[in-house]
Amino acid sequence: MGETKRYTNSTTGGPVFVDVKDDKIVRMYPMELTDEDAPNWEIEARGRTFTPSRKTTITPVTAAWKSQIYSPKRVLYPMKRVDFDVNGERNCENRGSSEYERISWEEALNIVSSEIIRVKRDFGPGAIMSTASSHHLWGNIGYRFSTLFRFMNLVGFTYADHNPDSWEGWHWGGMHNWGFSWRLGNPEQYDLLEDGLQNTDMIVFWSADPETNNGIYAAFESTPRRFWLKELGVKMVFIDPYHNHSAALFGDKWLAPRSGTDAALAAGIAYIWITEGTYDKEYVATRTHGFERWTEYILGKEDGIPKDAKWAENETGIPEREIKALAREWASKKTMLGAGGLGGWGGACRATTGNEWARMMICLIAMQGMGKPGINVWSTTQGAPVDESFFFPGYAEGGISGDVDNAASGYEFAYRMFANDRPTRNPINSPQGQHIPRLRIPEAILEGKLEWRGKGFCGANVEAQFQKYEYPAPGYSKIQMYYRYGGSFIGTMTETKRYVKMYRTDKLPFVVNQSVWFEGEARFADIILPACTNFERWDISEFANCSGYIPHTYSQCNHRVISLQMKCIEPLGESKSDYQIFADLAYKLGIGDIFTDGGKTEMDWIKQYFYATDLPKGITWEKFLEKGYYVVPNKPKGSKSTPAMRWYAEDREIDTPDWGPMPSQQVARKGVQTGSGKIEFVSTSLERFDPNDMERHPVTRYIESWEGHHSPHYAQYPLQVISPHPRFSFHTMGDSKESHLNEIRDHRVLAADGHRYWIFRINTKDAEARGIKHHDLIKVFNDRGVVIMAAQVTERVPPGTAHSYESCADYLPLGEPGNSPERAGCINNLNSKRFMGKNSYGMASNSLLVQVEKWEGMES
Ligand SMILES: Nc1nc2c(c(=O)[nH]1)N[C@H]1C(S)=C(S)[C@@H](COP(=O)(O)OP(=O)(O)OC[C@H]3O[C@@H](n4cnc5c(=O)[nH]c(N)nc54)[C@H](O)[C@@H]3O)O[C@H]1N2
Ligand SMILES: Nc1nc2c(c(=O)[nH]1)N[C@H]1C(S)=C(S)[C@@H](COP(=O)(O)OP(=O)(O)OC[C@H]3O[C@@H](n4cnc5c(=O)[nH]c(N)nc54)[C@H](O)[C@@H]3O)O[C@H]1N2
Ligand SMILES: [Mo]
Repeated sequence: MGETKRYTNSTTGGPVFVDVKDDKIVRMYPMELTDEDAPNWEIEARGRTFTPSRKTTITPVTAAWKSQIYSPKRVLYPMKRVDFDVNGERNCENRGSSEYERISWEEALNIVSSEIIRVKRDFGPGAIMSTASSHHLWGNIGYRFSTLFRFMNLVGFTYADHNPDSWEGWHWGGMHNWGFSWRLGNPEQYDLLEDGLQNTDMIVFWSADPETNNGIYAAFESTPRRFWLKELGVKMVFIDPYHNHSAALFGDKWLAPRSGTDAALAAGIAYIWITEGTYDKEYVATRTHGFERWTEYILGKEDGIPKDAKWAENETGIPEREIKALAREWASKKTMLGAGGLGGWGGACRATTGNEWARMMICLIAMQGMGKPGINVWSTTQGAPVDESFFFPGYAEGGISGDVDNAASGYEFAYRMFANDRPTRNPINSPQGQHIPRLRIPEAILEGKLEWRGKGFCGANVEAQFQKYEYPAPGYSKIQMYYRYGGSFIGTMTETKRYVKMYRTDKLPFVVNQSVWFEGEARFADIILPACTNFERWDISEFANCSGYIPHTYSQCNHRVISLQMKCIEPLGESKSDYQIFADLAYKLGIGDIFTDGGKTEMDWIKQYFYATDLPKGITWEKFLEKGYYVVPNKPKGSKSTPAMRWYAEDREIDTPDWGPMPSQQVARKGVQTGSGKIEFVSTSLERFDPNDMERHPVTRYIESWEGHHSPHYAQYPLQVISPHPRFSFHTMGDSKESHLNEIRDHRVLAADGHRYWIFRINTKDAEARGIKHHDLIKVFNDRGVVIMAAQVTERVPPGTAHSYESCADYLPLGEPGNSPERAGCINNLNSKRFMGKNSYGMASNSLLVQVEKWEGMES
């Protein structure tokens, strides 16, 4: 028997110590810092000193990692669909139904490399499509922007581009009221923890549940902050159709608007502030644009409908007196608006009316003087006083690809990383090339023709989202091969039976999936290449640092912890690191030495990466290898704090560490990135682009949802479902895989048939009316499909509203794939593929109308 050895590693839910014995992972746990590590920051506020714990935190997914590594659903060997013959019958229509057989690595690599060569020769490199999903196993070297892009850039490919899923309404809407394009429409958050502790009286959490979503990647780092604020007497109000977990722990008041009507509630609040004169008149006069015209809309002079509290009650279902009480208390107190879980984001932004919700949030906080002490957009998740001047990149900075076109902020890092050798680029993945919005992959394949605006995340500037594109792009072939990397879209995109149908056609002649687990889309590939987890390879990363469109994301954490992600065990079965798989393929294609830059191992890249960052200023390479992590020291005591948007409120030049607005994006050096240089109630960019777009009008307004209580099909499908991010899993990560998260009864419910069903939360009255009891199996349906789930009968949603998390990891049709009820829990089978608006090419996944019935058993 060997000794137990402690390794370091990191995850989407925090860095960890990993105990390993005899090449087996025994346990994983949060890091406990020692006296050798940098001391804590301290914040003085209201006569107290606040300082964080010396221990990092982890999420439930991280706590369940061991069961995911040793999951029976791991792909351990290269696999081939039994009825796929690369030189003969391909039987594409059987994808998703056929069995798989084990093949050798040699055979798998030969098939994939020969297909790459055939497609490039016959159709050009643009006929290869590839994409990964949003979230990758942690580690900046192995990350999709890094290793996957390095390989794909060298081969050449059409990228299935990501819509700004997390940001939607802020991106397509909010950006037009205040800029922040480099943050996709979310606001900066610097030093707001100190500001909040010192100055704030009340926080309105509006579509925000930080106890569930943890900002992003930051585990429970911000939980103590909310306890501190509570101790200081800061009142917490929650506006959410679901009585969410933060509301349960901290809420003083819960308001549950009908889904899709948040902008009406906001308009009702603005009406009261305007008519009672309880807004910051000086700020509105000097720091904003378009208020008078907007006031005409709010007061009903524009359309004859005053947006008063009675009107807002009719739309939202929230009693008039509660709307008035909230508006008055808000105006009388220094209030932070926690709009979305990160300060920005929020399920309300991923909905039919997401643009207008985000824009209304900006109007409200502008009316109260955004940037003045204690008044801001802040959800308690960012803004700790960590040191942003210490440079360590996040995954969005491109890693070993050096791809400056497709990493949000890679231009800063690529020159440090590639001072002596060549980074990679893919001319096809540029505005002049070809790309496909991932929300329209099925239409690209099945219909072969697309037109739309905006290349995925349009962070470059506001105008980028108006750019027109078509598929096939001039001169390019249609897609012939799909190199998929993991397989979550059936659980996470919209109207997702489309993706199933897309796989089952010979219009897509070849599909390879490089996957860790056998689930979701991996079940539809011709060849499956087994990738290992980050516990079976080397990497390097920082706690919650993605960077890119969330600059300085690590300010969510109480300590900046940079980890060496150690290879804890040998890869299971014949699985390999993604880097090794791509390297092996690259050698088959004759570009191996270019891909590996002359034979570099992952460890060689990590060392190069280490020296391209500021790490050598704090720790030697040798010490880092031995210790496994480094804690970045905080700013020296007494450093001046620069709260977000204080500069703007005080009409000064920007003094925060934010990357924008660039001088080219400002009218003069002061001001935000809008045409007027001010926060806009009436958008000058929309005025210029399409002043008659009633789904995104220059004048910020409430619009009725096309999948809501005004829709024609509401009578038939009277339950409004919200589908936020799952509390226990991280999107598809942690779900299914027979991991122990499945045993949590608020995640899945074990039924008599032995299957663990996904949960659908329904109000007691709605359940009774349908004869449904707690934990009954139910059929959730509309014209787009049927999903079988377990009912959770609850008072945490009001009558008429239902709740089911998105992102189930698997897809388990009861009959023909794409044409039968589904029982893994893909609620996204049922939402609409329609974009948010005719000029807003984002997903409205949170707006969904269904009916439910008790499910009596098998049917197909
Ligand atoms: N209804 C509804 N839908 C939504 C949302 C919502 O609010 N409501 N939110 C949207 C948002 S904000 C997001 S971010 C998306 C997320 O949606 P996705 O990006 O589709 O989901 P993920 O679970 O992040 O997908 C990760 C996939 O990559 C694979 N993978 C991870 N790491 C590795 C690796 O190291 N190697 C390999 N080979 N594969 C790997 C995983 O196995 C998994 O299949 O969902 C969106 N969908
Ligand atoms: N545990 C866990 N944490 C995560 C993730 C995960 O999958 N699991 N995903 C990460 C990612 S990629 C992202 S983008 C962030 C997302 O962070 P957010 O966008 O903030 O999270 P959501 O869960 O979409 O929504 C937050 C709250 O909004 C509520 N909500 C939904 N629709 C409406 C509405 O119409 N009106 C109002 N007022 N409220 C509404 C939901 O009930 C939920 O409580 O979370 C990150 N953190
Ligand atoms: Mo996201």
